Amino acid sequence: MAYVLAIGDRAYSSWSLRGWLAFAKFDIPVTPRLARLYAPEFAALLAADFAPARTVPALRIEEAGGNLVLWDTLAIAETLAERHPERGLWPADPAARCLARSLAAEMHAGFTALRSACPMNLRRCYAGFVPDAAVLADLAQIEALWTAARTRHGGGEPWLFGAYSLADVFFAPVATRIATYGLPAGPAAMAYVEA
Ligand SMILES: N[C@@H](CCC(=O)N[C@@H](CS)C(=O)NCC(=O)O)C(=O)O
Repeated sequence: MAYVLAIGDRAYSSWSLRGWLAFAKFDIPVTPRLARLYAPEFAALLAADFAPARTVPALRIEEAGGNLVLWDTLAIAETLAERHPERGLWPADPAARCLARSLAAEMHAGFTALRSACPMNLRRCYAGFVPDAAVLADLAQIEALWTAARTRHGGGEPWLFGAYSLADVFFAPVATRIATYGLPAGPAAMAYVEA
């Protein structure tokens, strides 16, 4: 069995970064297939080996019974958690797991103001960036989610649910934006960003 993961540049493609972290942080072996976003080779790679996926991350699972293709970070994350229960991708405690899934799903579906105003770029810092009210509202909700996770289930530093989980995978690109755009965050949130 082998995992082959199509991704873009993890410095700019936040979904690619999440897809890759879902393997790397849980020691699940994977072969990345890198393609430049929006270049002709990108569509060619997906069409050749990951159809009908049109976005990255896209995953091909090669196994004796036949290959599987899946895409969308949440689908990939849930599939890995299902196939590798021993790796603890989600928290073991059911109440913590409910909250962790809610955090990841809210990140996956929302925070559009933050995401569009502050595109992820790990190679630059944006000194002097001034967030508007919509971005500040997204940040307030993100801090509320992090606080709920850490006070109810964190059990200490530094991750959201104690041990590193898929919730941390989904919020990693958000943490980088707080750092690179110099966004306002309280001390607990900043400690998480540092981690
Ligand atoms: N909801 C998708 C979003 C994936 C996504 O938008 N990926 C971008 C790169 S960050 C992409 O492949 N863009 C290429 C395109 O839209 O043609 C997920 O969770 O994986």
